[in-house]
Amino acid sequence: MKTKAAIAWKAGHPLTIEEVELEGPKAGEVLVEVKATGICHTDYYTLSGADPEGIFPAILGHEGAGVVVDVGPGVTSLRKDDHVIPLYTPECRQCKFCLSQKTNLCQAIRSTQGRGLMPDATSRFSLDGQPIYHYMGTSTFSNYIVVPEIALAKVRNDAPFDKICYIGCGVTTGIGAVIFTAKVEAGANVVVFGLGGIGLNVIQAAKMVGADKIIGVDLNPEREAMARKFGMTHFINPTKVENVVDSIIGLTDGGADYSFECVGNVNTMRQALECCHKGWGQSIIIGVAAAGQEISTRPFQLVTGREWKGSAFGGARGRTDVPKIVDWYMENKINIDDLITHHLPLDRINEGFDLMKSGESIRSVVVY
Ligand code: NAD
Ligand code: AHE
Ligand code: ZN
Repeated sequence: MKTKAAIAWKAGHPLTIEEVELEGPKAGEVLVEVKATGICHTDYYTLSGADPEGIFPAILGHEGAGVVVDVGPGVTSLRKDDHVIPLYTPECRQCKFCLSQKTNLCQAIRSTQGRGLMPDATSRFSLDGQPIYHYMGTSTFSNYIVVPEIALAKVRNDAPFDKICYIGCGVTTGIGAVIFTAKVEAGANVVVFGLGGIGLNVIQAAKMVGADKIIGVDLNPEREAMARKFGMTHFINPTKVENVVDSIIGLTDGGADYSFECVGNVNTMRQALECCHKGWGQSIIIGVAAAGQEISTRPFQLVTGREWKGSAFGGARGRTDVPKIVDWYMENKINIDDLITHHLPLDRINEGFDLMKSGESIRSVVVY
């Protein structure tokens, strides 16, 4: 079949809208009509050329929601008309990683996914006979996609696609990092570096679990009002203080219990670790840093009890946890609507990237 899609031909170049050829689902695969997709900073990161796994030409996008159109042989857990959220972190429930119950990083299809291919090592997308690569196993900047069954979370049918698509990455990443990765407890002091589409979700989860001080750090002063609405109690603009780490230590009687890095900058990663409380403070890296970047600190920071952790997709097991997060949204336990600042048709997707770069948007959502 044909599908409309935004193609990334080359690093650093705008996407172009094309009619591409999409092969139908093979065994264990599902054809999905994508109804809406968010634009995450990671899409921009890959498009910029900074991603060592970046591969072109590709169809980017990993924050979608849609409807099952058809299933391939052997698919048992999904059928036509089911509502689904594609998962860039699948959940096969059979691999060593899934069975360990210690991680959400299912590895069943990771190697082909990282090479822009389906599990049989081929692409379902092509244009004029030239293969176009998949991205993060999802490619939600295409109106129709083929996705392995293990990479789809079945969600309730009454949830609006243009809001729950954001659960496909940003919402789950931010909220999950607080509740699944860090397991922040009531009364804890929390610091969030980067108050964008991820950091604001960290803030709303910190408030939800009853954190005491919730300190936000961002270079963009426009982020303060929205962050306060979501539960931030103190704001630090790094350009307005002499030393960010000292400011946080001063506000928290010795340091944060938990810090979250939601920028993707190795300098803020170091600050996020070093603002943590001696003896027990934990720093969770969420931000994705460019190829070749490395983090550093004095090992003494770790010797004296601070812990450095990372979190992918908020530590969430997609098929198990994503439907619950959709329920939380529908039960008004979490706020998604206020974070979606822009809606765009696919033809204007490049404007969504511009809005992100200029700091005007929190999340732009493309509606098909
Ligand atoms: P975003 O662009 O919406 O937000 C980034 C925020 O950081 C902005 O508000 C910006 O003003 C702020 N910022 C930039 N430089 C800063 C600095 N030096 N100090 C303080 N603040 C600064 O991006 P997003 O969609 O929220 O994504 C944030 C990061 O998280 C990206 O690196 C993205 O790739 C990554 N990410 C990781 C996961 C994961 O599973 N680990 C999932 C989604 C996104
Ligand atoms: N391809 C990148 C890795 C980027 C990365 O860390 N991705 C996160 C999700 S970001 C979503 O917005 C992730 O889930 N990582 C785990 C994994 O297996 O990719 C690089 O730097 O190579
Ligand atoms: Zn993302």
